[in-house]
Amino acid sequence: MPSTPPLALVVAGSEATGGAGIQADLKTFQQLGVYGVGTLTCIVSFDPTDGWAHRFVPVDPQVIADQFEAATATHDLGTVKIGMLGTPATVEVVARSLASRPWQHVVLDPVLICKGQEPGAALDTDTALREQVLPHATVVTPNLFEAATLAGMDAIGSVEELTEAARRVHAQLPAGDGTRYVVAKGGAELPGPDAVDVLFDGTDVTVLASPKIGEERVSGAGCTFAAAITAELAKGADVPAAVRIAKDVVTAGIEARVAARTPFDTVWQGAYAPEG
Ligand code: PXL
Repeated sequence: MPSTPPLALVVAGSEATGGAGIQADLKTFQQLGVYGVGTLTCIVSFDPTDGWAHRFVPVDPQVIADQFEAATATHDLGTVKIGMLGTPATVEVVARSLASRPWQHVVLDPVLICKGQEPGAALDTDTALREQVLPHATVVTPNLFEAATLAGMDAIGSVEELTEAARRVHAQLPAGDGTRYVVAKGGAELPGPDAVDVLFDGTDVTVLASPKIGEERVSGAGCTFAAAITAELAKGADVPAAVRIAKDVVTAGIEARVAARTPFDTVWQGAYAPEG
């Protein structure tokens, strides 16, 4: 007999080492019991002969639209995660695809810069993302840099400033059609002993803190966090519950991180064991 597990779509880039991108997303979905469906936006191959610089190749916009069409024609998908897009043309086709059908949840991990891209090109992409994809998001998960950029702040150095950034990003989301959420991530870089995330729903601020596991950044943490939120939403959780589980998934994944020759170790999604 066919089964009907919870399903989720991810629209993201390949990061060839397996540490981040759609590889991390699909591993996270699987670990949380969600059948993953993927639309690839770009291919990133770090260059080991050039300081692990990001070699970036966008997928043709028509091919992105075709993947999305195949995925949504095959399955009833209500939950989608948006990861790295990388070019204005990609942002445009993804925004158009998202708008073509209803979604219960659109989780946007607003990956802004990829090293190796021209700053000018990245600025175009940032603007396109803000104007075209942000309005579709029901949950946005900026890291420190992305939160400051989207909020128009110079830098974020405290939980108060992280909260202010979350409020400013939330103010850019459409109002009036259901609660939308910003989860601003302090990560390893926000000063202090804890890894702090600020969840803002337009009214209430919830601060989630857990002790930092060292001061080093770990590759794939942001992708895994947003993917875990997506998976839990696909299983029927509400956003605050999904965010709490996602934090546990990332914490367990960083504790059990996989050694890598890249400058950062990578998250191990297999470390998380659901309770109960
Ligand atoms: O971690 C951000 C990220 C997301 N997606 C892809 C990436 C990266 C960082 O390298 O390559 C495809």
